[in-house]
Amino acid sequence: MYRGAKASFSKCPLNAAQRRLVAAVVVILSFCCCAAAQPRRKVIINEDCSGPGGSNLQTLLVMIQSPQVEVLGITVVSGDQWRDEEVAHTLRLLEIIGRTDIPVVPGAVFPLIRSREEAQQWQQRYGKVAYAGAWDDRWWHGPFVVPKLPEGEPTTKAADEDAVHFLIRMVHQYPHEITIYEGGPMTNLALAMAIDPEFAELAQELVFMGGSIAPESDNPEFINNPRHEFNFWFDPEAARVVLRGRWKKIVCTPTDISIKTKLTRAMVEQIDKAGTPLAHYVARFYQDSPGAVIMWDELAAAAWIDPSIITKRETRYMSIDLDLGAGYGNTLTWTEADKPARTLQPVEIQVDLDQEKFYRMFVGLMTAPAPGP
Ligand SMILES: [Ca+2]
Repeated sequence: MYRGAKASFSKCPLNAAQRRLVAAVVVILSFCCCAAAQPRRKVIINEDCSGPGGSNLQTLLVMIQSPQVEVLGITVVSGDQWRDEEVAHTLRLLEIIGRTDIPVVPGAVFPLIRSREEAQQWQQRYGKVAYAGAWDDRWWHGPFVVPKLPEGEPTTKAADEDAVHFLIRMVHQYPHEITIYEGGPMTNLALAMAIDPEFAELAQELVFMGGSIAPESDNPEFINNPRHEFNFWFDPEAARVVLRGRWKKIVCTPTDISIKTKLTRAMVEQIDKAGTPLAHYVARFYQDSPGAVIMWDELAAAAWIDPSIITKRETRYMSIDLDLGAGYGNTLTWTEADKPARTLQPVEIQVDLDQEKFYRMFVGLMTAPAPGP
């Protein structure tokens, strides 16, 4: 095709500027063809899909909108909200953006051990947490109640299969090809590892947002306990199981780096101008409260797609405090020199980022037309 095009150029009376423009177009087309020829990177997104809008659902959009990514499914777990309302928000989002081909797979309703009642007793003894997700008194309702959805009720249905069996089935179907992205409590992954001891090894890698080391912040969630982080706190036992698994690679986006990001009203207004249903959705459900503007989970997704967003990283061993005292659920880390004598896996921890590059990528994906299935 290009050879024919080149032959016809030589007969055209183009000036130098026009020839340069045509050459640039040919280069871009060649690049697009090469990119299209690359197999897309497979991912299963395990997320506590609270909605409408917000970090969890915007993370789904980052993955779905990237032409380099094939989203095999979205496995849902209780965390920021209860599972069933999260499933409803996810189904409705996929309807709005025209991507109902992606399976929404319900996972664990409850953590492995921790319950709301026990978490409340723990708070009476050790102090109140700033945020308790689905268990929070400020918006409390029972686990199987799905409040009316501001974005409209979905007409599509969740998958019949449960998240745990879906995860296991997929890593056997595509061994060593699937990235497990985790943006919520790790309950589904821990259950998959309990049922299938090969699960972690059969995945390509684990990429997760969670854990907290030493965030520089006046956020009430961390100011008195910098090692506290919600995804670990909600199901500490699950996080312990998952982090000792034999993953080929583990990448962690802790609160330390997430809090350096912010979705501003100016960015949202720029996104809204794209005029697509997706862009309008992001704009309509933008939340500008101090905790909600942080791009907690979007960063983990974007940095997986383009690792050059991360400018500094370090490796530590990571686990969770399971002693039932004040530090229950806290993030534990060690270096090679001081790690204890038990099974621990090295974790690549993101430390710093190129904010402008990340924001450009996010706005670019949110303003792009939706790619087909
Ligand atoms: Ca999340």
